[in-house]
Amino acid sequence: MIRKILIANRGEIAIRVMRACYEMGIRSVAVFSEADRTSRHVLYANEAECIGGAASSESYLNIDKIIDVAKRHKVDAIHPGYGFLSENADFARRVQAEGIIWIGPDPKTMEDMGDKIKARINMINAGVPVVPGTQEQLQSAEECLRECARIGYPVMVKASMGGGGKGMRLIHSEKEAVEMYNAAKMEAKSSFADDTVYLEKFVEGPHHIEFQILGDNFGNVIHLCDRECSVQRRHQKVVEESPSPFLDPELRARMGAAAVAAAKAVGYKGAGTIEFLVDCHKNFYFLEMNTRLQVEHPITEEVIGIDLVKQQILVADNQPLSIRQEDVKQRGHAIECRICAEDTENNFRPAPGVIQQLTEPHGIGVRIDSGVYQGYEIPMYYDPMIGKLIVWATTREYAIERMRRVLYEYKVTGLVTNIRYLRRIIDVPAFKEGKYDTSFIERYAERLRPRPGFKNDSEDMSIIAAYIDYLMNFEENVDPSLNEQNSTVLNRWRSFGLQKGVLRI
Ligand code: MV4
Repeated sequence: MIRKILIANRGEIAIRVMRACYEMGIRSVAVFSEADRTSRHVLYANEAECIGGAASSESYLNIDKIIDVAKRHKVDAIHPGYGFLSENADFARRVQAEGIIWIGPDPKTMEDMGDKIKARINMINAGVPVVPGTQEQLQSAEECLRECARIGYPVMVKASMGGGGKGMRLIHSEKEAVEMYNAAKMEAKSSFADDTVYLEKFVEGPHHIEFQILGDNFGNVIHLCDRECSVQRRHQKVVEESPSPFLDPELRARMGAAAVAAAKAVGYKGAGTIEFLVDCHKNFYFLEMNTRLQVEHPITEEVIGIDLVKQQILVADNQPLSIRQEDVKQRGHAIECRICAEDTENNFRPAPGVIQQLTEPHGIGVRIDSGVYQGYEIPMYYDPMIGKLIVWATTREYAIERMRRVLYEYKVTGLVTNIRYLRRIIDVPAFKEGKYDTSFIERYAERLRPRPGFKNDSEDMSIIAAYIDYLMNFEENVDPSLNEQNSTVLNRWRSFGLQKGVLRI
C-alpha cells in the first residue's frame, strides 16, 4: 500500500505528481533547494524539507540528502519526475536498497536503454527496425572510415551514453569523417565520462514521433499511441501534438506494435516512451527509449483519457494494468506549447526574473500545468520552462484555433517569455496544414521573427496606451473649444483602433 510519496523534483512536474497523489489519497513530500523556498511545489505538498543549496548538484541531484528525507518522513515511494535523477539507475538502486518503492522501471532496464549501443542490439533482437549503422562501438578512426563507406554518406557518429543531441556529429563525406569522429568522442568523454561512439546512417528531414507505453509487473505492455514532436529547436521541444498529422492508422498500428515489442524486450515496467525517426517515405526507425514520464505526457492524457501519473503509481504498487490495448482509442486532438522564460529575440537566452502580472487563459479544452504564480521569482539555477499550455478539441483544426485563442489570452509581465514566438509558430501555414518535420524551426526561422507592420507588439502597445489614456481620463484636461473629431487623445486612439478593427472602448 502506497500512503506517502516523496517527489524528487521541482516546478510544474512536482505539482503534477502531487495532484495525482492528492486524488489518490496519498500524502506528498516535497524536497526543495534554498532557491525554491517559495516555490509552488513546496506550498502544495503535505510535507516539505529543504535539501540544500540552489545549485542542482547540492539539492535536486543530492542523492544522500533525498534518501535521508525519504527515510525520516517514512515515505513508501519516490517519484523522480523528469530530468534531474529520473534516469539515474544508481539512484533507483539506492532507493530500492532502502526498501522504498521506485516509481519507474527496473534500474537494469534504465541502464540497458541508457546505453544506445545496448538498446540498438536489444531492438534488433526484438525485431524492431533501427537506423542502419554499426552494432558495436568504433575502435579507431580507421574503422570509422571503413564503416562510413559501408553505410554510405551522410552518416552520424553518436555517443553511446548520449541523447538529446549531445556527443553527436554529422559526417557529410570521407573528408570530414576523422575530424567528426574525434569531435564526437571528445564531447562524449567530457559530457558523459565515456567516449564510446557508434555510427548511424543519417536520416534526412525526419519526423520525431514517439509512442507512450505502459507496462506492469506481470509482463503486460500496452501503447497509448503517438506524439508528434518535430517542432524542436536545438533538441529542445517547443510544440507537441497528438495524434501526429503524419501518421495514418495502418502506420500507427505498426509503430504501436513495434513500441510494445521494444518495451517487452526489456521487461519494461511503468510509463516510458519509444522515440522513432520517421523518414519522408514513412519508414520508421527506433531512435531512443526514455525511461521516465515526459514533459509532453499531458497531450497523451488528453487524447487517450487516462492519468499517466496515476498509472505509474498503480503499477509501482504492484497492480496489474486495468486498461486493455483494445480499449485505447484516440479521441480528438491535443496540442502543448512549452512556456519558457526566455528571450527568443536574443538567441533564446534564459530570462529569469519576477512575474509581475500573470493572467492565465481559461475555458473549454484548456489545461495549464505550471509551477509559477504572480509575484514569484523564477530562479536562474534551473530550466527556464515555467509551465505548459495544453489544449484539447475534437479536431486538429479546432485545437489550433483554441491554441491561438489561449496564447492571446496568456499575459505575463515582468519578464520575457516565448509566448509571442509560440503565437507565430501556430500561424505558420505549414504548421496549420500539418506539413512539417524536424527542419521546421530552421526552415521558418525568418518567418518566426517578429514582423513589424503585421499584428505585432507595437499594435499591442497602442491598445495598452489607449487604455492607459482612457483610464487616466486625459480627455478631461482637454480644452472643450478644441473638441473637434480626433482632437482628443481618446479619439485619436479610438480612430486608430477602428482602422485596425481591434479597439473597443
Ligand atoms: C538522428 C537524425 C538523423 N539520422 N539520427 C537528435 C537528437 C537525438 N535524440 C537524435 N537526433 C537525431 N538523430 C540519424 N541516424 C536526426 C536527429 C535530429 C533530430 C531528431 C529528433 C528531433 C529533432 C532533431 C533535430 C536534429 C537532428
